[in-house]
Amino acid sequence: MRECFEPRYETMDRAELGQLQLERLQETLARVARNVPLYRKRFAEHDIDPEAFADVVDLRRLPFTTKADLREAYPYGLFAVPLRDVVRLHASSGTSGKPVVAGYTRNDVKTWSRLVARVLVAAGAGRDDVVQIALGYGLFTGGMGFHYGAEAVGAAVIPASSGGTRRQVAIMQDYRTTVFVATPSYALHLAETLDAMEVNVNALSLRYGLFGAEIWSEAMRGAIEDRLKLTATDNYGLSEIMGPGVAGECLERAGMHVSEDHFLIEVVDPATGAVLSDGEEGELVITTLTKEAFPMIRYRTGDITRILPEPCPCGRTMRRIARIVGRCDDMLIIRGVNVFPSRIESLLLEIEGTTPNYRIVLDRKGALDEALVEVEPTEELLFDRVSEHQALLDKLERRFASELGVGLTVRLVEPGSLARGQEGKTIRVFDRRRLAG
Ligand code: DLL
Repeated sequence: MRECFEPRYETMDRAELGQLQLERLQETLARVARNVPLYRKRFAEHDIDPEAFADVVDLRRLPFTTKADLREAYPYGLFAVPLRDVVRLHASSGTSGKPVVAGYTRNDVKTWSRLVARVLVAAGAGRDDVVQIALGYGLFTGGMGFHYGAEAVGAAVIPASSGGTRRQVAIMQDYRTTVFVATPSYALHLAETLDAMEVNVNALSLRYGLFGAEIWSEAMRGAIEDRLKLTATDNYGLSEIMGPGVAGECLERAGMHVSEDHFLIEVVDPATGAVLSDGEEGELVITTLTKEAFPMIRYRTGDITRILPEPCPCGRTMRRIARIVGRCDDMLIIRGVNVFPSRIESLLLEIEGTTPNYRIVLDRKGALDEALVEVEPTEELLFDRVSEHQALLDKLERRFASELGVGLTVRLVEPGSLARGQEGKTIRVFDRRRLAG
């Protein structure tokens, strides 16, 4: 069995875990009913007595909490403790409207550190490691979240924060970084910079990389591992629930273990809200079990995944979720066909001559959707060879049409010209259809 940060919980007997979840759920429900007006009102409307909760399955009788509820409650309306008990605030900017403000009590910060420590240890990190955190430190939960977790592990932590890629490279070389934490797009950008600086990657000390905070693909993992010469794991979390540390892959790299002693997970049909069976793909819904300041009851994450119930060879009994394949709200509907940007990314990586640096621009010409995919080819593809270009374009368009079921137009753009995820997350989709009316 592989090493765990908290084996007592991470390898807990499932029956014992069920009991612990029920006790914690009862406490959480009682607390929110007492302290959060929105939940009190909703429970009353649905005739729910939080004291009478005898089975975790009853959870599905509770109403969902949505991003709209959070916006309405901006900034502190869903906090379950007075502000004097809050010791930290983070916020996520979101794509539209008001940000979500997340509050943490002292205990919440401790729990968060432990849960991030779990994912770090699961991903190969230990106290002998030098951990370079190239995620933004600030309102974004990524930097500070991983920082506290890595300190809890006992590693030497470099709070490099995001951006300044040449400086990141110098730090990596001089301080002999062994574990690199970033967004996957930034990891790839770093790989490009290493190439441009003609750094010998084999002479670096990198061993493991923890990546997350945005959609990426299995093919992109392969590219990052190849170019940075490390073992890459996927890590999931969100500010509304805590930040990083909600779920992370172990070295089996076959789905992310959810810390189920702190979070209850469900997957629901995004259209009807019906709870789906294990293995079925739908929207992830999370209920927090131990959070004090900002508990969440059946929060609809908008993230599409499925629960993988099979036991994991690593020995952890915590169930896994599959790689996030998209968001309910960013699934593109192009001429009636559902397309996830992550699928386009995977295809790009499978085709020689292209890179996963791309941008999708959607427009409407008359009644018809027009979809353009701008792609950076690899440096090796000579930009002035018209015939090579045309061959690659044809190949990409044929492949997209057959794999996605809808025709997309492809345009090759100058290598290095598309935005990279240096500060925050990379925006890959530009939907101009609404503007066009
Ligand atoms: O992105 C927390 C985080 C930081 C996770 C660092 C992992 C590493 P937010 O800024 O609130 O929090 O964004 C949360 O990002 O609902 C997903 O849509 C997306 N997301 C997070 N992790 C992944 C992942 C942080 N591994 C939103 N794969 C979530 C795909 C992810 N999408």
